[in-house]
Amino acid sequence: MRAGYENFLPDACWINCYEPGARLSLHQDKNERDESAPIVSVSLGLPAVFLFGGLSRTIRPKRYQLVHGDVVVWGGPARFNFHGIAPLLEGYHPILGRKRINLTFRKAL
Ligand SMILES: O=C(O)CCC(=O)C(=O)O
Ligand SMILES: [Mn+2]
Repeated sequence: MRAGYENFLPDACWINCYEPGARLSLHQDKNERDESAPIVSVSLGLPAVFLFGGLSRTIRPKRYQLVHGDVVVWGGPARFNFHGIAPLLEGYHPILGRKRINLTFRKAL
């Protein structure tokens, strides 16, 4: 994989579905057993602002605009960084309408 995790073989796909107004508060992904595996996130539908902070909740997150088809990978020293999604703005996507779907591929077992 171009992000540098050649041997990443996910065994789980987490699906989140957002409508305008929905958000995901800052959190760490800690449910996976293999801490060396990254999180690979695919965004579909409405745009969203991805908040990506540091290992402490007090570090102010940077904001990244994600659009349909964007892929974000975080792992290594950033694997447990706090992250979240700002409230989705109203909008209409030609394929998914008033929805954003996010897929995260993980090594859960
Ligand atoms: O919706 C996103 O882009 C992030 C999803 C996420 O962080 C999660 O499912 O743990
Ligand atoms: Mn997460």
